[in-house]
Amino acid sequence: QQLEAELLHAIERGDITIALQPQIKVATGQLTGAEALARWNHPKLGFLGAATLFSVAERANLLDLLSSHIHKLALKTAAHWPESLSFLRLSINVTAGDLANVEFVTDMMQKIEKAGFDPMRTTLEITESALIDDITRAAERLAELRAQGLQIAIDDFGTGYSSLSYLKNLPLDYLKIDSGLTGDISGSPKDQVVVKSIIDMAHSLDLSVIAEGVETEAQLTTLAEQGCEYFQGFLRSGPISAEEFEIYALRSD
Ligand code: G
Ligand code: G
Ligand code: NA
Ligand code: MN
Repeated sequence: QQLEAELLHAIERGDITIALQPQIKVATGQLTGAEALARWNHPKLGFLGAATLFSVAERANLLDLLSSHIHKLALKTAAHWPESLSFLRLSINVTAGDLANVEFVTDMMQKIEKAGFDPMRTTLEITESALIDDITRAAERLAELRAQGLQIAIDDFGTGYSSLSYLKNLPLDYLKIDSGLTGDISGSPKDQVVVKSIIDMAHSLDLSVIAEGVETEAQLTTLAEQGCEYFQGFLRSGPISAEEFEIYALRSD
């Protein structure tokens, strides 16, 4: 109750921030971009994660406002990266509500333009559950965004619905393997077969693969053998502040 009453004020005061998690090429270790992850820098409670933030926003009826605010913030942050980092991509998370909004494509293109960021360097991450409401319309909107140069990632793959059939009907660029599945890689050969099958399927649909939650060198080695293109994870870096990310990126440049 308390947090719900505080959220609007927190957005207006600038207490909602983003953390950036490096995205890295498996084969070379090169930094390729960052995923923006929402954080609430609460004056009394400290940093609250996206799960808490979004459940509060849902109860406060502020989901759309929050998502829009985070998108603007992430785009503005990335637009201010120094020239020498102009090879980096920005990934932002999109909600089911965003995708259902008739103005979503127009709004997103306006935000990108206003921030002065490059649409060609922008990736939208969408969970499977956000797509299932109206898959035909979702596919149309994603196609429009792709026509404007954006790329689309299917997020948290391997949790929830994972009905493989819809993948071939959607205009997508990346498949993100959920941390839960990445964690399995260190286990039995059977578990590895599941991830390997997902990577092979993604490739046969012309999608590149991003593994999330990579924590060990052994996992990274297996992913490399299996042809996974990109990864995120504590092995290299968790989500860090925008300032820390810039230092990280300039150092690994
Ligand atoms: O980093 P963290 O544990 O807080 O992220 C938890 C989950 O919340 C992740 O699945 C992530 O995709 C999601 N998430 C993080 N930031 C955002 C955001 O800005 N918008 C949306 N829609 N989801 C987010
Ligand atoms: O988009 P999404 O659910 O997938 O967000 C990624 C979440 O995973 C964030 O909460 C982030 O803090 C967390 N995360 C990032 N790297 C790792 C990791 O290596 N291991 C685990 N367990 N979680 C991670
Ligand atoms: Na995500
Ligand atoms: Mn994810």
